[in-house]
Amino acid sequence: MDLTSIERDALADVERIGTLSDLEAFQTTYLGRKEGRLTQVLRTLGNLSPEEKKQIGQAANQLRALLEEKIARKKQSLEQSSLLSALESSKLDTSLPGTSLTRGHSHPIAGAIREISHIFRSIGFEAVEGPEIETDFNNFTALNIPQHHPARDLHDTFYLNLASEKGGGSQENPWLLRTHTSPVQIRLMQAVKPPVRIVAPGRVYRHEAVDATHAAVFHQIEGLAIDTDITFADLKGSLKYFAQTFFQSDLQVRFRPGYFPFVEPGAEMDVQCFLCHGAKHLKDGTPCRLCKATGWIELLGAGMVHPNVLRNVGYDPAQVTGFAFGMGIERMVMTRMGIRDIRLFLESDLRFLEQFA
Ligand code: FA5
Repeated sequence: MDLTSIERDALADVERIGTLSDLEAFQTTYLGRKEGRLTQVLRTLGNLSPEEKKQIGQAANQLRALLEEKIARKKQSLEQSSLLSALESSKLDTSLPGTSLTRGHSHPIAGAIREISHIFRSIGFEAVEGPEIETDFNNFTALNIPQHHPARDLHDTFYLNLASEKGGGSQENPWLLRTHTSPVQIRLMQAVKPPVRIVAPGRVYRHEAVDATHAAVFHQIEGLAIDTDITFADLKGSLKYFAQTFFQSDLQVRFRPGYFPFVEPGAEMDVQCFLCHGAKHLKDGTPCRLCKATGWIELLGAGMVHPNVLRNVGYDPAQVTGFAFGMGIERMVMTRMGIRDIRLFLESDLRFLEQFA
């Protein structure tokens, strides 16, 4: 059993190791569990005299410790240099631009709701929401549109056959999908005392034939201001400020008489056409197609809250007055962006939506 020759060979071999697989072979040759040269020495210790066993055993264990240490060091340095050479040879160019991620963005209608709410917030209105499933009372009766009132025909309504529940579901007061955001006025005034200054955006439903300017599901934003001394001048000032901010221009606005049962007097607000600037025709003399050569674009309905509505929610029309308005959000965005077909908003076609990034 020649420990000296094992040591001499091992120390020479270890210097020649160049790769991790050389190292593995080295480990098998000297320390392998079955055939390792040093293992075999250690295995025969049992046959020796106690004196030899002690002496050779000690030397063999020392040699094993030495070889294990050499193997560990070699392994570390091999791993390090293989990492270094991998880094050196790799073709990674950190100065190249990365693969960019596609960024999502809000739907144009969601963006417009945020923007319009923000404009009204800047003049003291708070944004609130109401439910899309409403009672006939809140959607019509409380808004001064009693049963059999002809104005009900203007809103083709989806009635719901839902079980009776507190507030709705009876024959006189069925559930429905709200046809406008005006019932939020009723809910709010029933819940709080004046003064009130809110806008209420949301989805509304009408059983209408869908075409380029009519959807069966669309969005409106309602506005309501109630206090002891609100006048038509407040309505005009607030809506003019809104229109000029939203359309980013100093275009004129005008108010025409308009009929809504829940306001008196009622009005429709138009904004000067921003394609022809009110001239009715374009620079080349052709009639303006955006405003159909009228010079004006219809924007919204508004008016002073009808005394009957105030009474219906328990307010005293001798004490408080107020104004309300309602606008279609799709139509606002269509007007501002020159979009011809309302159905584009509902189709989720990325070619259309990505233009609003
Ligand atoms: C109303 O719904 C009233 N609640 C508005 C109002 C509120 C007036 C408060 C006075 C005071 P109207 O039915 O006109 O009014 O609808 C308001 C707006 O919704 C319209 O000007 C239009 O922009 C939009 N709109 C109406 N029907 C559709 C439809 N089918 N598709 C898309 N937009 C529509």
